[in-house]
Amino acid sequence: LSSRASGVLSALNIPTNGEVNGVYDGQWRGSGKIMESVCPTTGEVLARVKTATPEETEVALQRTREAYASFRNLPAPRRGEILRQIRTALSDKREELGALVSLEMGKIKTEGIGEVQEFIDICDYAVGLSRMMNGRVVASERPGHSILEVPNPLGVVAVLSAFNFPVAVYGWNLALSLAAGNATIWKPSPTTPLCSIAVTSVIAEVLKKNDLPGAVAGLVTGGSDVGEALVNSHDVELVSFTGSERVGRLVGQAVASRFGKTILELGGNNASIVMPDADLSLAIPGVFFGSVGTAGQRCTSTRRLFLHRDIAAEFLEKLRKLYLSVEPGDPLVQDTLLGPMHNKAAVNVYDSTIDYLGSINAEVLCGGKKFDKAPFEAGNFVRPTIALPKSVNMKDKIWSTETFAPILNAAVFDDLEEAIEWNNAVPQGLSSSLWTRDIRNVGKWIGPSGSDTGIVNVNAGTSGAEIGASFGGNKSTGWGRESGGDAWKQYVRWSACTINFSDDAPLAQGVNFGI
Ligand code: UN1
Repeated sequence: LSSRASGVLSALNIPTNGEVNGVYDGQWRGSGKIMESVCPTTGEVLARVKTATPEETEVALQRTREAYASFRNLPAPRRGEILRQIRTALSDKREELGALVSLEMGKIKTEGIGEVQEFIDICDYAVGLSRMMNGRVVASERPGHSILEVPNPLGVVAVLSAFNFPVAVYGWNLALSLAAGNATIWKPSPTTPLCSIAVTSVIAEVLKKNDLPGAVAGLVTGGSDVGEALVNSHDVELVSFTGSERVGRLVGQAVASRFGKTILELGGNNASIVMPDADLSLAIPGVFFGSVGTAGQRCTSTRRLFLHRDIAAEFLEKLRKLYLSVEPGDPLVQDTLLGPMHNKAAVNVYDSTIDYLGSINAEVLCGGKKFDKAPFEAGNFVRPTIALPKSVNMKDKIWSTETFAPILNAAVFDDLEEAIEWNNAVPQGLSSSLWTRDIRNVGKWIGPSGSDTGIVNVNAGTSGAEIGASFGGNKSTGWGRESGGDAWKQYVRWSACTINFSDDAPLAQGVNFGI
């Protein structure tokens, strides 16, 4: 192993030679298929992870259920205290975990650390929530009666997360789920097992110190068979899935068919709209980060850019300059802005989309090919690309599909209504942003005839949401909501309780049953 990699792994006590256990259910184990974690920057194998066999998945799930049976009785503020300790433990390892995200996923240092920060932030939020997960008292129409709506723990929550946010998205789910009194079992992306092992180790320490079962936050690494076992199990009340629309559809249908609950975070196809009155000194860097940040591999990445005719030429010229200035580099090196794509499959998606742009005679303003000189021979580096497809028919696949790569397609519009129509004309509905200084545009944009996405920004890019509001998208993005806002309400089962404390037993609606 290179010293670059072994330094990051040893700082988190991950073995640097040999095999790593990929299952945690109170004990570390794993005797299933070996899964290699491959570094996107150098191509080296970082570790060989021993994944869960079907039996181990089943045992881990049963342990998680048992853990739930005791954990649910811990008062919510005491669960909050556990979350506070998890928060501190993560914060102590912020830099180390951030570096592991950069090493294994490929995102740059500040974003890797930012992801751990996002987990820390949601823990803070959930600590507060643990004292505020209030139900309510409802006025009863019957004398001597009270009606309560009580939030009770839900059960076992399975979190199926994606490679692009291998830490934060689990964090959103774990924090709310634990605050709500549930036990959680995590199936991470098969290509980022080490991030999940490191995070689970940190949490396991805290649980152990508090004499709580480790399976409160269980882990099963593996391929689609492990995911399917969780999705199809009646022992899982809620499946929180982040990934493609294709797999999300399968997960949604499978869980619905057994009357389970889902939270789906699927594809985004996010647009930025720039009005002629926009402050371009904000809009250009905003679109640049939205489209090139994380090498275009956020669900919230900016994929479509709609420019008003009056500023289009100037905007594109300035944006192009920024694109051309960006050099690929090792994501672990402080000043790198562009890391590799996550894996070869991602590079293939980039390549085939570039080919397709060629076949439809799109004008490619920059990018469109590999770097002549990439920092590492075997790294998955690609040039960020801006293209102007000839057609603005949003039904064309160049506009209507999510391409998980740093490719930005631009078009020119004449009035805001047209741009909003384009914004809303795709199947996905995750994030969108409008750049303007005119309050009338803002009102339209955030209102009934405005953007139909779950995240609707003004003078802020499509990506990089804070944890405080609920995060999620509409339409084929799956309608899921995670993180802040009212998202916690999905992690509980609501009990509507009518309590009669009178000496009479009147029926509601004045019904008289003859006695
Ligand atoms: C994702 O890409 O799956 O808003 C999540 C953002 C991040 C989360 C993205 N806070 O870009």
